[in-house]
Amino acid sequence: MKNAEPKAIFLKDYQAPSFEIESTHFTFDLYEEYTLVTSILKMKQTQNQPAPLELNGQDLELMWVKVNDQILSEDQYALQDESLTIAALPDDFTLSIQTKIKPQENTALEGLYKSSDMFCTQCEAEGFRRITYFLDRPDVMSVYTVHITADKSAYPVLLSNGNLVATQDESDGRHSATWHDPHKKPCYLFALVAGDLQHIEDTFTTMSGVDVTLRIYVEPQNIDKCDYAMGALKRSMKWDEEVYGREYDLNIFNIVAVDAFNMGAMENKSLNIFNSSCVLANPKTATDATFQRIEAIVAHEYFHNWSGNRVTCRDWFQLSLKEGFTVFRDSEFSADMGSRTVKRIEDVSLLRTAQFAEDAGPMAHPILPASFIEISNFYTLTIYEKGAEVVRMIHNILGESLFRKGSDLYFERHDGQAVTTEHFVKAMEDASGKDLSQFRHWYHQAGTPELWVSDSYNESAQTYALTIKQTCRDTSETDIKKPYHIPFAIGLLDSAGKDLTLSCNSSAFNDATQVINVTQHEETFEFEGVKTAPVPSMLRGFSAPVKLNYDYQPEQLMHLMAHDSDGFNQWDAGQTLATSVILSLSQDVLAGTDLKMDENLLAVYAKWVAELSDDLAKQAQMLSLPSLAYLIEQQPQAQVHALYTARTFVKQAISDKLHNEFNEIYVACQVSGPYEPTHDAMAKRTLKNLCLQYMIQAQSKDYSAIAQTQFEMADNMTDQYTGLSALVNSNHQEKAQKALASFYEQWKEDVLVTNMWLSLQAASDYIDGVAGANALLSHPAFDIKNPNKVRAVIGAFAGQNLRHYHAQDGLGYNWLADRIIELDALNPQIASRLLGPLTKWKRIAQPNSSKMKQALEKIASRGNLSKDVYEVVSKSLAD
Ligand code: B3K
Ligand code: ZN
Repeated sequence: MKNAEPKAIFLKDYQAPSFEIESTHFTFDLYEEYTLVTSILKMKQTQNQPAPLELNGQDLELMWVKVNDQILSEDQYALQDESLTIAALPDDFTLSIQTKIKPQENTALEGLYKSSDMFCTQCEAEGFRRITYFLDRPDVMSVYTVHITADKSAYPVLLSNGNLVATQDESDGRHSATWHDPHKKPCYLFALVAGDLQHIEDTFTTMSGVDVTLRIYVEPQNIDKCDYAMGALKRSMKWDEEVYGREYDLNIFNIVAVDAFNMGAMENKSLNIFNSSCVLANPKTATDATFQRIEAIVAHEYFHNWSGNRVTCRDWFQLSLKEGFTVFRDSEFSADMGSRTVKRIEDVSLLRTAQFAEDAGPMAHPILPASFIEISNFYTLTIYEKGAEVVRMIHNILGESLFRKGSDLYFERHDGQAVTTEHFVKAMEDASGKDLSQFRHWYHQAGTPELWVSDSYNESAQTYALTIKQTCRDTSETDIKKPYHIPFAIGLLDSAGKDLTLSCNSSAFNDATQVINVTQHEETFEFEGVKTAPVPSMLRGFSAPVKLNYDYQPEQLMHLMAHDSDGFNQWDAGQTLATSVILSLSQDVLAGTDLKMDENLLAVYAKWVAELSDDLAKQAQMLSLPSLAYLIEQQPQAQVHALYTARTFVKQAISDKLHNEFNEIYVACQVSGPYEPTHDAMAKRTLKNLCLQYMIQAQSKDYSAIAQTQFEMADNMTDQYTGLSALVNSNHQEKAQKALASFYEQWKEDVLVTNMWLSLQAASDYIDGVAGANALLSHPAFDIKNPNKVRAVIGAFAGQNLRHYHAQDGLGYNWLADRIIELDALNPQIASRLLGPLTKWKRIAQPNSSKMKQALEKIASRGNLSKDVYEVVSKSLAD
């Protein structure tokens, strides 16, 4: 790499701030060519020894700086690329600064920028320094007053955090608004929006009787897509009161939808800003999956008001403090709103496919990282999803009521503070009286622990012994891996499939499930009074984020699938069976031998498709094969194409054998009446549309007319899109192309639906490789400056179209490298995210592995890489 090497920063170097900011007053004068930002900060020194004040700043034009109304001359401060330093300051003083910025030219979408015609902000993690010189760190908290002026006709709506305290018409057709947020906050929670927006409004009365006005602001064409998010917000507010005793703390809560956004949404105090794809929905334009995602993200951002805003992070190493806890909270909320089992299946699938891959790759890091070069690279599945699993394990160890005592203590003790993960664990410990010292290793060690389980049954003594050994691969942050404290939930099934009542020294989930505390490298647990050899159901509910190795026989797995009282493990047994069948067939593919379908797996599928069960959402999961991405994770050096061929063969065989049965379920699950995003209706549609996917693969019967009719007659996007998707992913390509053209014609004015149309093609098995992907890039619906569109085409091709991305000629990798280089100049965060599929090069078999590495080297050889891309590329190549 030609640029100077960016430096890492370390958690061990943390120092408390030398200055406090007691209050801030900002004026934003928004113009078409530039924006003037004027700050007035009441500050004081916190240390006995006076220290120089070093403010962060990036891409700013400094107009002037004043201390106590005295303009400083250039020799009274030092201006560097990313800082402004002022020495010799009194103990108390008022600092005023004016900067000039150009939101119109901001393609990184951090700080203040323009999305379509509106101004908006994104300040987490370190975006505020692109607005003005400031102490841009989360442990500096202050009360904000924000005054905004702008042209009234172009920007009639002016929003910021807290309460609106004044509005006024100014000269030259301009107007102004002043907002005051009484809660102290770090600058990453600051937000500003200015635009020509409409809103819907509702109210929520909190448990202590305070009325809160709720508003969702959107561009006028989207005003009919806000109702679902509003309902989700009210459900979230109620749930947080009921489950955590947490009440909202202002009289107003606003959400704004913007099209250009780097991630899903942002929890700015009382002014959440959302990627429009995570908030806008109506039955005609959004699928069931989108409705569910919206509910989860609205809840997540709302829950941050306590886990993140009222109690925030001391520094960015602590990110999982707010993100892991909040993901755990939103996941439990979703489980309560729909099917708990299915929510767990979805969460664990993501964890095992994507987070385990991260933990096995060059970017592996503990949930409390020890260092980083660019914090944006650490908004990872590890911080979020593994972080949530770690909180879930505390919940599993403490049990429901002690966990609630712990969270109450945490919120009460640290309200208004910026704290660390250690404060969270300590509160849990203090409230419960349980010792979590060994548990803390989860915060400091990277890598996925593996459990190696063996068992033995002693008939005469009627005892059953389980020996559990734990290992974890070496990772760079620690020399010696200390054993983890792993809550291991287990049940034992008798030959009739009934749960045995267990007696083993541990706390119980219920009579049938014990939570064993695994703490040693190797240990044995003995169960007494076991009358016949049991089938173990291990890690029930996926009680810890580990890999389980146990030599299950197919009959045992089928027994668990048929009888396990733990829905998650019932599903998992099916996945284990299907995975072993496909992995073994992939060896046959490589050996060139004929493929033969496994009769056990067929029998299992025949059983699950024979009739409608009482949980249709779970039934759909039971009938779903493990994804190709999951299968790739199961091999140390994955043979992607052999796995793809084996999986396709299995799907085909199931379809050929059972298409009539799938068709019967398809018919039985038709939903009558108008579309509703209720759990029951969604479950029916999910199962029905899964059946359609199998039916359309059948070789002995042509079901394409059914897919086409569904596509043409649908009155909702779920059915329209799944009809289209069935055709696009089948060999009925003539019909598929016609349907794609008519879909585009119908929806070309709707940005979000058009993005779905792009990603469906980018991820399709039938796309013409890189040439097909290039055709999508040249389509008028594509725009490289819009992250949603980048994700829809480049992200979908490299992340989901594993068949074409991993083409053996390496063209997919090279194409991705070129896209990343192009994007790095515009939006480093998005460029860096797209590197994910290349970082896995050591886990893919040759010749692909070397070609992936070459693509990384191509990026590395460019000068002027952003810190974001530099960090991921250099760590990937050094691994
Ligand atoms: N806290 C934000 C994420 C910000 C990402 C900045 N690169 C959204 C969330 O997790 O709720
Ligand atoms: Zn979050």
